[in-house]
Amino acid sequence: MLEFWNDTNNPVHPASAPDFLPAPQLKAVQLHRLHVTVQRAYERVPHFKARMDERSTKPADIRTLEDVQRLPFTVKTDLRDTYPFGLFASPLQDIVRLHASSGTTGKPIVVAYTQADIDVWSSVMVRSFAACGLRRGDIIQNAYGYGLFTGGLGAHYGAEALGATVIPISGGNSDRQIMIMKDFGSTAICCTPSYFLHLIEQAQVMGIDMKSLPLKAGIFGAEPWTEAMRKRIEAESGLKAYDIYGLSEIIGPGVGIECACQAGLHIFEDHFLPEIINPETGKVLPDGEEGELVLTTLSKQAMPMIRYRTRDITLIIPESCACGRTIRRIRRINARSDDMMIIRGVNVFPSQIEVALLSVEGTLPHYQIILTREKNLDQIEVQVEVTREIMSDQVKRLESVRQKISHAIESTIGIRARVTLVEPNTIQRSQGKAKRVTDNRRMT
Ligand code: DLL
Repeated sequence: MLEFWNDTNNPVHPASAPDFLPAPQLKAVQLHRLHVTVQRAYERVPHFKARMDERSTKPADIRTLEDVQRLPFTVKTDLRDTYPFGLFASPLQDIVRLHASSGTTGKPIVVAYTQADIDVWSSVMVRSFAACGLRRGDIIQNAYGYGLFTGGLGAHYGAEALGATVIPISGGNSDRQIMIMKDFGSTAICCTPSYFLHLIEQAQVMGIDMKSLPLKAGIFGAEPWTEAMRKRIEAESGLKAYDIYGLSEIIGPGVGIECACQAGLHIFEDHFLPEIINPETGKVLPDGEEGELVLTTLSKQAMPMIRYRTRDITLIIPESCACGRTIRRIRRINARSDDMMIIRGVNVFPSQIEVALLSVEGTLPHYQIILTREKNLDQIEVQVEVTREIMSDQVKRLESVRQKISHAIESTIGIRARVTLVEPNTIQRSQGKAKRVTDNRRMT
């Protein structure tokens, strides 16, 4: 295969060439694409046009990359308010794929792709895998969930485009994951970092030493993790653990990834323009300062996103990376500026749980969410106050209410929660904003 060499004399996959563009060239590509994107959104998305008109800003006012700051932010509730297809900039006949992610209420948010969008997505995933040293000939076990979640199909198409062999095993069934990893000789695995820790434990139970397997890279993301987790994963499994970042609203996995230096995540800036803002004021912050990541898509057709507030807290690393890539890096993400939880890789808002509770008669609007990690798998317990009548009723009735709540929660968030019914007035009331979530998960 054709390869070229970067400054550090490491072979570079040809698909990674845009990672190494000289800054002026990269900026020129970004500006051109920004113009096209803003024009497209303005002409085709009434919501965006209205926001621009409110500020008396026209697409022609965007003359430099810094002018992006003149554009309005987009937030998750904009996707909710235009549900399901209101932000699409392509007619349905040009849309080849829909995915969805959690909204803040009972309804999900919907994202769309044209064939060109799928091709861009695959190309950034190829660059992601290549940055982790994967190539044609690798066997990639894809344990991200297939379905509406972007993880499964995003990694799948990228791995195929790389020329690797994909095992589309999806999430769950740990014994089978380990059997296949061993029998098929997987050289890489894609899943959430916490699930991989669970697999390490399960392999031990099955008497299999992961270090004796051909696994060399783990592409871990979709949830926050820590350096301590990385050290543990690498020591116990012998693979190199890479952090991959992305979100449905922007494309899915492949917005950014670590390279061999494992020192921050390179953002594929030729497709996604990053800014860091102060989440309170919305003011743009310089590189090196921590704040909320805001992303603008530069090539998306079906659903261009203008200044999307990710709510993820990070910073742009000002120094260049030893790998020679010119695209900038962000620090790993370990906080959010909203109350979204990520449970087994699934995004969950307390407000979704609230909607589910309110649909069951006899529950009071007082509840508490407790998160724990057992055998490295996230568990969620929801304690709910119910009326005195229900509490004093027969055990059978209580059990039926509990099951109804459990069912309502599962059908809203897609995860089974342990539900505990408690007497009225037992959940601590707070003075200000209610503190609904107690997160007891250990991140080591
Ligand atoms: O989680 C896409 C993805 C799939 C990324 C597989 C990586 C691997 P959503 O379900 O829309 O998309 O969730 C996006 O998850 O805003 C972050 O809060 C969080 N997140 C994603 N990757 C990371 C990461 C996918 N590496 C939300 N570290 C984002 C920390 C992450 N948080």
